[in-house]
This record gives sequence, C-alpha cells and structure tokens, in this order.
Amino acid sequence: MEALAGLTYYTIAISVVILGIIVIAVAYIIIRFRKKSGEEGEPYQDFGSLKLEITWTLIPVAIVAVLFLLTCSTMRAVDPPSADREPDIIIIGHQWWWEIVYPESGVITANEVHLPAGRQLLARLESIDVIHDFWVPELGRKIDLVPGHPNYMWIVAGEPGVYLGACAEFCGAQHANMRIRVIAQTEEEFSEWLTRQARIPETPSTGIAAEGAKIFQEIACMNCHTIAGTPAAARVGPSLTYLATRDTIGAGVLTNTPDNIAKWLKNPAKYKPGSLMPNMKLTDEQVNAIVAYLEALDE
Ligand code: HEC
Ligand SMILES: [Cu+2]
Repeated sequence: MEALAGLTYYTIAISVVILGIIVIAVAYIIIRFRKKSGEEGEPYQDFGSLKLEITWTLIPVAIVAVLFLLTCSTMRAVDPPSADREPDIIIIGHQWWWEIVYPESGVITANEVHLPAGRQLLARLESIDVIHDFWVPELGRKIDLVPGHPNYMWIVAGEPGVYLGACAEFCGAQHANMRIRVIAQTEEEFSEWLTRQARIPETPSTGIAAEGAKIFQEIACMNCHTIAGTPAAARVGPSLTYLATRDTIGAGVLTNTPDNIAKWLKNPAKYKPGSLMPNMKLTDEQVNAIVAYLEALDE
C-alpha cells in the first residue's frame, strides 16, 4: 500500500504543479495581452515558434518518462516473484467464505488471516468455485482469486491491529457477506496463535460435549467440515477445529458466541440466505451438544 500510495502522491504532486503553471500562465496572458482602450480590431498574432514547440513537446515527454519510471518501480515493489518459492499463506475463496492455510505448519482456519505485524508474507490466492477478490483497503493491493490460476501478492500489516476487508468481485447471493478480518499480531502472539492452532485437540470423552462429538460424526457434518484428530477432514465448509478462537462466524454475519453458533446451526439460511451450509434440521438437544463439543475443542 505504501508503494501504491507513494505513486499516487507523486502523480498528484506533478499534476498540481502543472495545473498551477497553467492557471498562472492563463491569468497572466489574459491580463497582459488584453485589449487596451483605444485599440482597434484583433490583437497582434504571432505564428510558428520552433523553440516553443520543442519546449512544449520535451517537457511532457520528460514528465511521462518520470511517471513511467515511478510506475515501473512501484510494480516491482508490489508484484511478488510468483512461483519461485512456497507461499507463507494460501487464501482460498469459497462461496461465501475464505479458507486460510499456513502450509508450513499445516494450520487451516477460516475468514481470519493472522499475520505477524511488520513481516512481509507471500500469499497465494486461489478459488475453488468462481472468481472472488481479496481486498483489505488498508493493506492496499486488491487481487482476484481465479479458479485454476493462482495469483500471488505480498501481504504486510505495519502495526498490530484488526484490518477489515471484503470480497470485491461479485460472486453470487452472499457476496456481500464474505468479509475478511486480518488480525496483525506481535511476533510472539502470532507464533503462540499458530502453535495453538497446529495442536490436535482432544475429543471430549464425557458429558454433553462427548455427546456432541458423537452427533457430529454420525450426521453429515463431516461430509463438509474438518476437525483435526477426527475422521472429519472435508473442506467444503470452514475448518471447525478451533472455531471457538475466531471472532465471527459465517464470514462476518454473526459474532462468535455459543448462542450465535446455536442459532447458525438451527438455520444458517436465516443469517446467510443461499448459504451452502444446509439446514440440518437439528433438535435443540443436538444443537446444544454440538455447541458444547465445538467449544470444548479449545480447552
Ligand atoms: C453440505 C455441506 C455442509 C454440511 C453437511 C454442514 N455444513 Fe456447516 N458449513 C458449510 C459451509 C459451506 C459453511 C460456510 C457458510 C458460509 O459462511 O457461507 C458452513 C459453516 C458452518 C459453521 C460456521 C463456521 C464459520 O467459521 O463460519 C459451523 C459452526 C458449521 N458449519 C457447523 C456444522 C455442523 C455442526 C454440521 C452438522 C450438523 C454442519 N456444519 C454441516 C457446509 C456444510
Ligand atoms: Cu467472493
């Protein structure tokens, strides 16, 4: 973003200088060469000046050359070398949520991109269905996620904090509810987060949470979701391994509380009409048990 903003500011500065020169010249010419009282007819006309013509050709050529060079250096700063090394992070667009993969540690999460603040990461962007577009305005670069054609970009957040973004390419009914949270942390916080996410959770063996684990495996949840350490390994929907550590569910439609997970499970389409998560027609007991299970994974 800094490189892009720099190019914009230089271009604006050059344009303002040109505008200033033109406004002053026009004002000067209007006053200096205006018709004076007592003068008759057209004022004196002067045609053809090789010197002037060369000047007003060379100056714009020089300005365009400067802008061209500035653009080239910005492109170099912004475009990562594509396939010459493994990406640090893979962002996969789904209708209508984001899958976030950290290939080195094997961590998979959804909708929230955790980053160490100040470190530049190489991101690969893919799509499994239609074209999406990753855009977090404060972090600059907007980039398409094209099925079958991975794109690469640098992603860096200068300061710790939460940076909000959204899908910026119309991708179907719930395009507007395909929100991104980039959570930039200090190096220590980030590596703590990554270690925690990489851990295989223990399946609860007693109480209502154990009941939930059983239900989760018996009904179709595992056809679409992953929970590390269990046979559930599908990636049609977000990984639920550490759902409890995320801020939102449904790519931003609800804040993540046990209550809201229960509401979501009862009827996803109420919060995200057209969502690819079906209404599983769960009873209240099943919902409560599954919520207890998903929450217990983070203990
Ligand atoms: C046909 C595939 C499918 C099945 C079956 C399915 N889900 Fe989902 N689920 C999804 C998709 C897709 C999403 C993401 C929806 C979105 O955000 O647009 C999702 C989202 C979720 C979320 C919110 C996660 C988040 O990070 O936003 C939870 C929780 C969830 N599912 C739990 C379950 C449970 C529990 C079951 C079984 C009772 C289940 N799902 C069955 C596809 C499925
Ligand atoms: Cu999208």
